[in-house]
Amino acid sequence: MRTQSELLSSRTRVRQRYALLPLEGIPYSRLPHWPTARIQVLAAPVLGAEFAEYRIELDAGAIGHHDADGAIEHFLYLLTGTAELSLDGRTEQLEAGGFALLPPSQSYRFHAKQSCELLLLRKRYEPVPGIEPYRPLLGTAAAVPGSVYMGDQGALLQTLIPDDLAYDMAMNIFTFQTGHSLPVTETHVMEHGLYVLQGKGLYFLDDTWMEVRQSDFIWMGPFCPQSYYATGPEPTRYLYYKNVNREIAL
Ligand code: UGY
Ligand code: MN
Repeated sequence: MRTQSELLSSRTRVRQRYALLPLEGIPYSRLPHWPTARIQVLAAPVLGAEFAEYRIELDAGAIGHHDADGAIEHFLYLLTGTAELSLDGRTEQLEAGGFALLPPSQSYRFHAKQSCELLLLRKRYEPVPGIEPYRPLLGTAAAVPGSVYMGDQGALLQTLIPDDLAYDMAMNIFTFQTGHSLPVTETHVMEHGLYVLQGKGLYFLDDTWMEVRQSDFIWMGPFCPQSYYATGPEPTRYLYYKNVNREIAL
């Protein structure tokens, strides 16, 4: 938050094909299923996105829950703190970097054991006749191996969700060492919801380079030209969503 003596400039940009949203500018909302949580809406259909993404702050002991509706899948990623996730009869422990992808048939209850920061992404699942929907997938980012991206040892890609046609989304973590970058300016039909976990650098969006840093959120719509250059000093890590594996609707 700026002090009274500071200028009014902001890095926030909302354009037709992308949005750069530093957290400081996003007010808190409340939602019925997360009654005591402070929630920042990062992406929503009114922005142009075909998904919704929230950053959720919970105090120790706070609860959230979801009653399955058969339509919407949920991805949870714990940024900080520890929590319990209850699915049917079982309870799983989540620590920072823990994640869960839950199909539309899955209800759950989230219980913050310590104060937590959580990312939640909600998307309408796209079923395909003949392909069984997936089962709940739980994991932790630290246990997912990184692969060298397009021959650059300074750019590692972790794919948190298996490359399987049952899934209609990818959630990946990119790690860039200082001075390393995406090797091309990409332009693709898929959209992204990107949260900077660590570090800083320059993001190219549409036709402009702009400075980004830890805790910034970026929505990139279909065919938004995009690239990244990590300026350091610490490596950049960002978590991003991508819609994948489905026919183009006409
Ligand atoms: O998977 C991707 O499309 C990724 N390379 N995009 C990005 O990091 N902006
Ligand atoms: Mn991309």
